[in-house]
Amino acid sequence: MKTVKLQETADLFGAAALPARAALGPGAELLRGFAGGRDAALTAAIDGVVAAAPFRQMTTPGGYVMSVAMSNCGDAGWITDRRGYRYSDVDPVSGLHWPGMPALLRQLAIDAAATAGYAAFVPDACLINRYVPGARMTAHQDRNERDIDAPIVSVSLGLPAVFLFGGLTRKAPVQRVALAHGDVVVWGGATRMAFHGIARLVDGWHEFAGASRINLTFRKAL
Ligand code: MD3
Ligand code: FE
Repeated sequence: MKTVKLQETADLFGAAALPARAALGPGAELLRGFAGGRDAALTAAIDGVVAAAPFRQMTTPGGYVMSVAMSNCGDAGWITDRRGYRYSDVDPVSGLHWPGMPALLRQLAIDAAATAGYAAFVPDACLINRYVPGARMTAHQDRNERDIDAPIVSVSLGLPAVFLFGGLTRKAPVQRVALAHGDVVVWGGATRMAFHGIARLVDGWHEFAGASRINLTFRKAL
C-alpha cells in the first residue's frame, strides 16, 4: 500500500496539510472535500434528524458531561450514561426509535467507503457530533461496534478541527491532521482500533454551521 508522508507542510494549527487524497495509515483514506457541493441537502438532512432527536450532552460512566453534543439516526444510536457506553435502538430522551438515516447521508457514506476500497460497507448507525468552540474529544477507541472488520466513515462539516490520530496503544505517537468542511475519512483495516480524538475547537465562524463543527460518523454497529 502506498503511504503519504505526513507533516510535509503545516497549517495554522501545526497540523499536517495533506493532498486531496491520502492514506493516513494502513486501511485509512482521507478524501478531501468528498462531501462538498451539497450543503443545502446536508443541512436539510441533519436538521430533520435533530428536530426529532435534539443534540444533547451525554454523561460518561465516570460522571463527566461530554463537551460534544450528540444525536443519532439509523437503526441504532451510540449513547453513554452512568451505566456505560453502548448502542441503543431508542433515544433515551424521547423513548422513541432514532430517526431513520436520511438516504442522502447513507448514500454518501456508502460512496465514500466504496471509493476507499470498502465496497460492502452499509452503515446502520450514524452518530452526529456537534462541537462548539472549546469542545473536544479526548483520546479513545471505538469499540462498541459488533463487527470491527467494517470501517467507520467520518464526515467533517463546518468549522475546521485538528484530528488527533494515534496508534493501537495510548503510548503510540499522535499525528495531527487538519480536517475541514467536506472532508471525509474512511477508517478501516489496521487503523480501525486506533486511539483518536479531536483537539479543542478554536473559535470561528463557518457558513455551514456558524460557530460550530458537525461530524457525522457512519458505522455498522449491529
Ligand atoms: C479512527 N468522533 O464519535 S471522527 C467518535 O470528529 C469520534 O467527532 C470524532 O471519534 C469527531 O467516536 C472523530 C473520525 C474517526 C471516527 C472513528 C474512528 C476516526 C477513527 C475509529 C477508529 C480510528
Ligand atoms: Fe471515535
